[in-house]
Amino acid sequence: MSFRRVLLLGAVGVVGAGSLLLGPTSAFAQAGGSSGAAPVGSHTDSLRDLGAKVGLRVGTAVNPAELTSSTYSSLIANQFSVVTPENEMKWEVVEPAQGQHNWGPADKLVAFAQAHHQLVRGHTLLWQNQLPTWLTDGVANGSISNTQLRALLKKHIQDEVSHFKGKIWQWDVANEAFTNPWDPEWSGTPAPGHFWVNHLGASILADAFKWAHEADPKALLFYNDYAIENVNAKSTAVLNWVKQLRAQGVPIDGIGFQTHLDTQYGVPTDFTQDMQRFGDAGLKTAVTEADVRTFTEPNSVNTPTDTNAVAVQNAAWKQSIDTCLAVRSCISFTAWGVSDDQSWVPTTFANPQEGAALLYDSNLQPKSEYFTVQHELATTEAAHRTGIGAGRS
Ligand code: 9MR
Repeated sequence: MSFRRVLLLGAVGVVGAGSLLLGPTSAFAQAGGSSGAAPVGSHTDSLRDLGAKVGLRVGTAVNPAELTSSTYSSLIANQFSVVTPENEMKWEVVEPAQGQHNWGPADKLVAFAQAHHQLVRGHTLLWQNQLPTWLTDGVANGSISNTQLRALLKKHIQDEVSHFKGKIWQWDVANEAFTNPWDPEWSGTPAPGHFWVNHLGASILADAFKWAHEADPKALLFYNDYAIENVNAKSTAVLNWVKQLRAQGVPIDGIGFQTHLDTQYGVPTDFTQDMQRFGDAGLKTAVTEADVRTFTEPNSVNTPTDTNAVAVQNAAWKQSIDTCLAVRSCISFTAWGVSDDQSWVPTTFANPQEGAALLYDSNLQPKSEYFTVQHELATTEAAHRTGIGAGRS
């Protein structure tokens, strides 16, 4: 299929889905839907306001450096009620040289959020990626012992959580501590192969939650992971582990379902049942990093190679937001970025090229996926959830 034909079909798909899903009363439809103005300035139909009607915070990952663009910043202010710094609270950013803190980029986003009545998800305190090189080099060359490593982690968590005390709604305290059932080292427990668990033992995860709780007793503390959006071996392992921790009194409040989906793997079939069992165990839940990638034309971040992919992408977004709406413990639904060109996907999955993962195209125009999420929020009969504006209850 020619590039031009794909583009044309894509455009028909977007406009068609937008008008079909929105109906005549939508401010976006009146403004010309996806082919008209960007969805800034519309309050009644914004994702944040539609979510507020059922007590669900709708959010996005933000790159604070981009907030200088007024189009980007007004879109974020108008559409979303919770924000996550995509990278700016990670250890390599906040402490690039040992003992020298760089809180500026994250402070900027927190101030933006406060000015726009948004909450903040803090991301992330204990992860094996995006660690500062002074730390990883020190561990590799033996100049940082395991005893020192533990003390450094404790200080990092306490410094960061204290710095943002009272300003973070949910902290992703620990991120991706399990391997995957398809990895050779899969054990069903926090993971051999994981930097922190290898050096300090699995109990370091419980300690991380305790340290974070001591520094900000009101913040909701989450464990965040991917490939747990179905009832499967990994989600079951995470559920069993977190139940055990809670039985031991570890202050862990919730589970973040990253929800990085890909059309080649299909739409999760039992996401609702899966998330519900975490809710039944007394945990809050959240969709924390939603995106749906697909194969795109070489060097394109927007144009799927297969036009049918857009329907699968819409089905995946629908399933994700419907799950969060159906499960009352789900308190926030966050997309991992705003527009396709800013997403982590094109650079991470470059050969073959994948992209088109988010709700807006590279011109910050809403895609059919945006209208799908909007439609589900507008038409849901989900029960209102409470306690989403405060800390731990
Ligand atoms: O989106 C983030 C990207 O900009 C960074 O380069 C990448 C580095 O590891 O991390 C991305 O965010 C990840 C998130 O922090 C944890 N879950 C997976 C996300 C996508 O890789």
